[in-house]
Amino acid sequence: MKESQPKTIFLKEYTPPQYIIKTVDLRFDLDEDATLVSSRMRIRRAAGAPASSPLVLEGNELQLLSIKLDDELLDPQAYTQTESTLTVHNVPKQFQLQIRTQLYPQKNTSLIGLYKSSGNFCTQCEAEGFRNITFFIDRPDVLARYTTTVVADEQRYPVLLSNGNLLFSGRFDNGKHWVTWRDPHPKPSYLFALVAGDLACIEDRFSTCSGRDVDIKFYTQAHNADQCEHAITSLKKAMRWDEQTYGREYDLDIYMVVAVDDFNMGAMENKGLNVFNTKYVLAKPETATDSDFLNIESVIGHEYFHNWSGNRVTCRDWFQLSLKEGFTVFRDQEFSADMGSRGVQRIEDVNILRTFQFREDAGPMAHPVRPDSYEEINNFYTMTVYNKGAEVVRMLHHLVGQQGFRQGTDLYFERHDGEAVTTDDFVKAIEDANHIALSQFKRWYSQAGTPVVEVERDYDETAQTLTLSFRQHCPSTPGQQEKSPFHIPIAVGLLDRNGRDHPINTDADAVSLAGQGNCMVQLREPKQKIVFRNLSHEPVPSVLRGFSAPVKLNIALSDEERCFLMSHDSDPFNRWEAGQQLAVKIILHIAEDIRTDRTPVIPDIFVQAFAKTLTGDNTDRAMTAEILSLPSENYLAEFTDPLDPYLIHQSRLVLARHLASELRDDFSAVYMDLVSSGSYTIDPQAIGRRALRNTCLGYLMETEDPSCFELAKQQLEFATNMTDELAALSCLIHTDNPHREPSLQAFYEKWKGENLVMDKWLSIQALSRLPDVLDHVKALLQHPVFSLKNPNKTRALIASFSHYNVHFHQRDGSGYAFLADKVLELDGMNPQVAARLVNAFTTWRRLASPYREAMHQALIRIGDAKLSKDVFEIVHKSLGEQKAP
Ligand code: B3K
Ligand code: ZN
Repeated sequence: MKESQPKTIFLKEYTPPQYIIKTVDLRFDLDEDATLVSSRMRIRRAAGAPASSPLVLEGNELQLLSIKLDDELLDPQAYTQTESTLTVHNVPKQFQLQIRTQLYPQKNTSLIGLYKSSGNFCTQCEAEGFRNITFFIDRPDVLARYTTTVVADEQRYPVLLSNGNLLFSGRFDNGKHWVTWRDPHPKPSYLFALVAGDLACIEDRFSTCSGRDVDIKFYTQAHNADQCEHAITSLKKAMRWDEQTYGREYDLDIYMVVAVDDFNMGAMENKGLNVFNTKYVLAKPETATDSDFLNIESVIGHEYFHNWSGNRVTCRDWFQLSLKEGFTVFRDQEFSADMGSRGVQRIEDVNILRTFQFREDAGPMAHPVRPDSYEEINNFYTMTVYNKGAEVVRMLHHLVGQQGFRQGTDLYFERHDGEAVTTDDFVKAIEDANHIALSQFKRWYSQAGTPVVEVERDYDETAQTLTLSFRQHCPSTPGQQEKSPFHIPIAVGLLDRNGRDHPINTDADAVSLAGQGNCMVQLREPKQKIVFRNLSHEPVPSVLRGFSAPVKLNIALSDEERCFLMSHDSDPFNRWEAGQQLAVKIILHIAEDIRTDRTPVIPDIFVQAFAKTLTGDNTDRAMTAEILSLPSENYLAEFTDPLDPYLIHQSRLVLARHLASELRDDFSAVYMDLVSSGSYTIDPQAIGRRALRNTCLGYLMETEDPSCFELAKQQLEFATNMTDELAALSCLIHTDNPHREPSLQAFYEKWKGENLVMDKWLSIQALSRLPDVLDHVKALLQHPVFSLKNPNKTRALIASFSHYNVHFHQRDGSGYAFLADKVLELDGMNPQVAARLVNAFTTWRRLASPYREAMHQALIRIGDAKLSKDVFEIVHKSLGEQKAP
C-alpha cells in the first residue's frame, strides 16, 4: 500500500482492548488460484468496556466473502469495511463470529502474511501480518487458543503444519487431505504459523528435565535434508541450557523448524513451529563457514529461548518489543558464550553494537529501547531494541549478580506466565526479587542516545591513592534535547607493575567488589569521584571491563599503557580493547597526516605489541585473531566528523600494509604453523586455528607480493571447508591479480547448485576494493542467480555493497543513485527489505562534501516518490521533514 502521510502511533495513547478473543478455529483451503480462510472466533467484551463499543477488527486489503454472528449471516449495514478494518456494530457481550476471506498467496511478494516460497506455503505474522490473513484483533495483548485445520492437495502438499500438537488428520475423495493442529497455550496472533508443502522431515527427540519426550522435526526441501544436523544439535543444546540456566522447560509434544528460501529476516519464533531462513538452518562444512555454524547455533537458540521470553510471557504492545527481544538476545549471547569462547563472543557482540547501534543512536532514527512512537513498527526491529536492549538486561545482571538475576527472572516468569506485559513489569520483578529500587536505571529504556563517560585520573604518591573522576553526559536525540543522568555500572580493575590485578581498596559507597581485583563502580551522578587506596605505585586502570555498559568511554591512556593492557589485562575484552583504541588513534593520525600531505608515522610500540601477540604463547587463537584485527571502516567512521569514507579506508590500509610488511615473516610462520591437519571439526580450538590462520593470510595479501597470491590460490584449491575456501577467495578479489577472474569463475561453477553459497559469491564480489565494483554489481543484477525478490540475494549483493564498500561513495553520486533505484524498485514488492536498504542513507548529514550533497539528492528523489509506510518513515525522518517524535 502506498502512503502519503502515515499515522504516528504513540505509547502514551495505549488503551487495553475492548474485546477479547478466547478461541479461534481456523480452516485454510489452500489452492493455487485462491486460498479460502474460514475463521470462527469466540469473543467477549472486556470488563469495563462500554456496551456500545463496536468490535473493530484489523484486516489488510482482504477480500471478505461472508460474516456471521452467532450463526446469523450479517447484513452489510451491520458492519463497515475499510482498507484496513472491519467494524461490526452492535455486538452482544459474548458471541461467536465466523468470517470467510479469500487470499492470493502466490501473488504475495511482501513475504508478510501467507505467501509461497519455492512452491511451498508459509506464513510470517510478526508484527502485524496476521491481519493480511484474516480479520482479527491483531495486537499482542489479545491472547487466544488456536485450532487450525489445513486442507490441501495431498500430492503437492503432503506436509501440513501449524502451531501446537497434532490433533487429527484425514483424506478427502478429491485428492485433498487435511490436518488439524491445536495449540493449548493462549497466544497473540503474531505467533500464528502455517506451512504446507513437499518437504523432507529430519527427526530427533529430546527428553526434558521432567522426563517428557519432545519430538524434534526439521523440515527442508529434500535436497537439503543432509544439512540439518548442526541445527538439531544446537536446538538440543539450547533446550538443555535453558533448563539449567533459567529453569525453563519446553511445553509441547513437538518442536518444529521449517527452513524456507525466501524470508525477510533470520527466523521467527512461532509457537512450536519456527520458520527459519535457510541461512540459519542449513550447514555442512563444505558449504558453510565457521561463522555460519556459530550463527546457526545462536539463532536456533534465540528462537527457542523465545518460547519463554516472548511466547509464554509476551509484549503488551509493540513499544515493549525489547521486553522479548532485548532479553532474548541477552539469553542467546550468554548461550553462545557458554558453548564457545566467552571472550570472543563478547568482542563480537560489542563490535556489532558499537559499529551499528551507536550509529543508529546518533542518527535521525534514534529512539529509546522502548520507543515512544512509530509509524511502521517493522522499522523498530532495530539494533537499539535488540542489541542495546540486550545490553540493558546485561547491566541488570551486573547490578544484581548471577543469583539475583535468576531470582528476578524466576519471579518474572512465575508472575506473568500467560500474560502480555511491559518492560516495567520485567524490571519490577528484578527489583522485587532483590529488594532494590531501579527507578533511575529505567532511564535506559526511555532515553535514546549513547552516553559518553569521561574518566580522569589523579595519582597521589604520598597518599598512595588513585582518584578516578567520572563525568557522564548524553547527546541530544530527535525529540529529546536534555537527558537526565543514567545509572551506569562500570567494571574497573587496577593493574600493578607486573600486570597483575591490585586488590581493590576503597570506601566509596558507589563501589561494590566484584571478585578478586575487580569492582563495579555505579555511576548515578553527572560527576563522581572514586578514591582507591593502598597503591604504592601508580597502577594502570582497566575501565569498563567486559564492556559493562553501552557507553563511549574516554580515558587518556598513553600508548605504552595501552600496550601494557594489551598484553596483561586479566579481562579478555579490555585486552582486545586496548589494541583497538590504540589502532583507532593511530589510524586517525594517519588520516590527518594524509589530509595534510605529511608522511604518516606509525609508532613502533604498536607494531611490537602486535608482533608479541602474534608470536606469543597463544592458547586462545580465536582471541588472538580478534586482537590482530584492525577496527572496521564502519567503526572508524564513528570517530570522524565530517566523514570522508575514502580517507578512512586509505588510512586503515596504510596501517594494515605497514603491519604486513614489518611482520611478514611472523605472519608467514604462523600461517604455515597452523596448516590444518585432519578432518574438519567445529570446536572452539579448531575455529580459532582457522580464524588466526586466515587473519595471517589476509595480512600477507596486503604485501601484494605475487607469492602471497599463490598462497591464497593454493589454499583455495586445497581447502576442505568453506571457511578456508572463502577466506582465500576473499583475498584474491581485491586486486587485479591473475587469479581473480578464474577463481571467481571456478567457484561459481563448483557451487552454482548451492543456493546459500551463491549468496556468498555475490557478496564477496560486492565487497571488492576494485574501483569498478559498482559496474560489476550492476552487471550481477542480471546474473541468473540474482533475484531482487529473494531477500538473501538482495542483502548479499546490494546491502553488502552499500553498507560495507567504500566505493558506494562515488563523488558523482552514482553509487547512491544506484541504491535509490533499487529501493524504489523493491518498495513496490517488499517494503520491509526496501526499508532495510534505505537505512544506508540515514548518515548523509555526517558525510563530507561532495558525498553529503549527493546522498541528500538521492534521498530527496526517493522522498518524492509514492512510498510504502516503511520506506516513507525512514526517508522523511532522515530528511528531517517530519516532526521528531
Ligand atoms: N521475532 C522475529 C522478528 C520479527 C520481525 C518482524 N519484522 C525474530 C526474532 O527476533 O526472533
Ligand atoms: Zn527475537
